Amino acid sequence: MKFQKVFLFIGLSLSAVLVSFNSSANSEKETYGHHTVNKISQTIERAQTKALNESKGFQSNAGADTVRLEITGDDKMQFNKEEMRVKAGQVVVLTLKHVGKMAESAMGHNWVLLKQGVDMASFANDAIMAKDNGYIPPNRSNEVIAHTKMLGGGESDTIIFKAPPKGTYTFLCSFPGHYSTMNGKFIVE
Ligand SMILES: [Cu+2]
Repeated sequence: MKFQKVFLFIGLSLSAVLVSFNSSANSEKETYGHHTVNKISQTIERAQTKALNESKGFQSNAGADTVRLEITGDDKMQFNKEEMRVKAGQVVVLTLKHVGKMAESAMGHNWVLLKQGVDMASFANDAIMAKDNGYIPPNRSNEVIAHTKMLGGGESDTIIFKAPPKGTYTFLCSFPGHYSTMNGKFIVE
C-alpha cells in the first residue's frame, strides 16, 4: 500500500511539473523544441500510467496487456496509417494527432472505429449532419466502438478502449468528405 501511495504521489507531482512545463514551453518555444517537449511529455505520461496502474494494484507487468497506438492526420486529408493491429483482449491506448496547421472547421480530423457490418459510406453520409456532435451521428452511436474528439491542426486526443473480438474493423475520419481518403483497417488478432 505504501508503494502505491508513493507512485500516485509521483504521478500527481509529475502532472504538476507537466502543467508548469507546458506553460513555460509556450513562451519559450525557441528554447524547447517540439521534439524535446514531446519526449518529456511521453516520459511523464508513461510514469503516470505506471503510477496509476500500480495504485490500482496491477502488477508492473500488467503493461503487457496494454497497447499504445498513434496515428496522425494532416492538412492533405491523410492518415499516416492504413492498418493498425492489436491483440484480442488488449486495452488500446490510442492517440490521434493532427499534425497539420488548418483549423478544425476546414480540416477537422477524428478517428472513429466502426463495429463490424456497418457501412462506412452510409455512416459518413449521416455524419455530415452531425456537426454539433463532433460529426458522430447521435442515432448511430451504437455502431461505433470508440472515437476521438474532432481535432484541428496541432491538437491531439487520446482514448482508451478494450479491443473488440478478433476480426477486421474499419476506422475512418467522419469529417464531411474525408472518409474516402481517411480510412483504414483495424485488425484484432
Ligand atoms: Cu478528417
